[in-house]
Amino acid sequence: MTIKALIFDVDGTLAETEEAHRAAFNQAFKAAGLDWNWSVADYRQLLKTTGGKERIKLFQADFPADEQLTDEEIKDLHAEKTKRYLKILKQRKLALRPGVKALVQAATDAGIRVAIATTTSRPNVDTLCVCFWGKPAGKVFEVIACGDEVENKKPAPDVYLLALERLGLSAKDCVAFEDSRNGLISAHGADLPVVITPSMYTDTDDFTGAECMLRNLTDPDLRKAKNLPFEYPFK
Ligand code: XBP
Ligand code: MG
Repeated sequence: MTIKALIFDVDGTLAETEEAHRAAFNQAFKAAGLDWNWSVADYRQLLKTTGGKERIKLFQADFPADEQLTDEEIKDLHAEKTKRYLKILKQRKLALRPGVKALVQAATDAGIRVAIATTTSRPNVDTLCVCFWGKPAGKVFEVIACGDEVENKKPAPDVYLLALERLGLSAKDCVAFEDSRNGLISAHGADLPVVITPSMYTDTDDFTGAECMLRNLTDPDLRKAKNLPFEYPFK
C-alpha cells in the first residue's frame, strides 16, 4: 500500500522550539509587569496543557481572584508573547531536528503530500518555515491546520481531523509525526498511526501504543518500521 500523506506536528517535532516559547512567555510577563517566571522545571509541567493561552489560564487558576487575568488580558499577553517568539525565531538560533528536511523532501519528491497539524498559530508556523526553508509554510506544506482553527486543542483529535478533511484523505492513508503524549493521543483519536520522536520536554512522556518510536528522523529504524504503511526511502 502506498502512503498518501505525512502529517507533522510543529513544536518539538519539526524543531526544538519550546525553549524559544518559554523565553517569549517570560519576556511577555516581564513587559506586562508580572513577576512570573517559568523555569525549565515549571515549563515541563505546564506543557502538559497545550496552547499558550490555555497554559497561562491554568497557571493562574489557583491565584486569588483579584490577581487573575481575564480572558481578554490573557489574549493580549499571549499576543505579546507571539510577537516576541517571532522575533526570537527570526534571530535564527534554532535548527530543524535531524532528518526533518530530508524526510519532507523525500516525500515531496515521491508525490506524497505533506501537511501540518499543530497547536500553535499560523504566524508561528510561517515564520518557522521562512527561517528553515526560506519560504512560508504554504509553499512547503500543502495543508496546514492550526490550534486556533479548531474548537479543542490536542489531546483532542480536532486538529488532525481538520488536516485530514483539508487533505481529503482518510486516516488509513496517512501517518502522523509527533513528539508528545498529547500529540499521540490527538493523532490516535483521529485514527492515524503515529511515529514518535521524543523532544527535550517530552522525553519522559508515556508513548505506549505508538506505532513507531525513534530517537529522531535520521534513526535507521525508520527504514524498518513494521507498523507503518510505508517504506522509507519511499518506493
Ligand atoms: C505545542 C504547544 C504550543 C506551544 C505554544 O503543542 O503546546 O502551545 O508551546 O504555542 P504541540 P502558542 O507540539 O502538541 O502542537 O503559544 O502559540 O499556543
Ligand atoms: Mg509537539
